[in-house]
Amino acid sequence: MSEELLQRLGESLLAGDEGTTRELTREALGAGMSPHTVLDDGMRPAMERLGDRFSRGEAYLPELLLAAETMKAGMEVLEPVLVGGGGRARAKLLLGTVEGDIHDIGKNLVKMMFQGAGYDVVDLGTDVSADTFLDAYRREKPDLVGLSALLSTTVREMEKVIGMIRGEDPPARVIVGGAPVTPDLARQMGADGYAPDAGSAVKVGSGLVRV
Ligand code: B1M
Repeated sequence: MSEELLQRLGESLLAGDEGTTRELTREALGAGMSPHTVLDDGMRPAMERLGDRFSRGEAYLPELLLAAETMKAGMEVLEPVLVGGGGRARAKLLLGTVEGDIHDIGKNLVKMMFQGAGYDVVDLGTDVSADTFLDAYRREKPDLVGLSALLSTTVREMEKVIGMIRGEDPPARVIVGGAPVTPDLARQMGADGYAPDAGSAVKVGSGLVRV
């Protein structure tokens, strides 16, 4: 039953049907599924299948865009459940997708999970230059910096941002993530932490922050 619901959710996402995606997301939550199950077993695998079809030349950019917009509609339904109620901020996270990269769905999930864990999140958006990260670091004085990249070509940009922030403040804490990032790459670029998904990003990040 729940498997079938999640499968229909994935199909509506790939069909670009925002209304049905919202409806099925509500239905899944109503049936007692956690927002993480909806994301990890419903939405994310559908996006991965689409990405694989794109790699094989069987899907095109407009389909990727449509699915991305539709996933955002579903995420709007999940957001209040993921983010939860307010309270005093535990710590501040400065977050963004690095320069040259406009993918933001994963980054937005990371943002929601940190907000849900009580963090104040300053989101710089996508295609953020190293200079912009550094200016924001000086202005915001965050406890933690989070960098996201989805393209192999933009992974190296993370190293540049880390270098500039460490030049400013050597003990700065940085975590990185995104599909092409691996624990080895993260270590090589000097990050303090790596997380394969938004949920573990909060765990890894909170282990680094002393507030
Ligand atoms: Co693009 N794209 N895309 N795309 N796209 C990928 C990433 C790709 C793998 C598809 C493929 O070819 N199989 C491929 C990259 C290949 C590579 O470099 N290895 C690719 C490409 C090539 C491109 C273009 C270059 C295509 C072109 O123009 N020819 C272009 C690049 C544009 C640019 O950025 N300059 C492009 C454009 C786009 C769209 C704009 C159409 C759209 C993005 C819309 C948007 O984000 N607003 C898009 C989409 C939708 C995808 C796929 C299909 C789905 C990505 C997604 O949202 N996944 C993707 C295929 C795939 O991922 N298999 C693909 C769902 C999301 C929840 O997962 O983002 O991985 P993800 O986030 C996860 C984790 O990675 C992690 O947690 C998240 C959730 O738990 N995570 C972090 C992410 N950031 C983190 C940070 C952390 C910790 C964890 O700490 C700070």
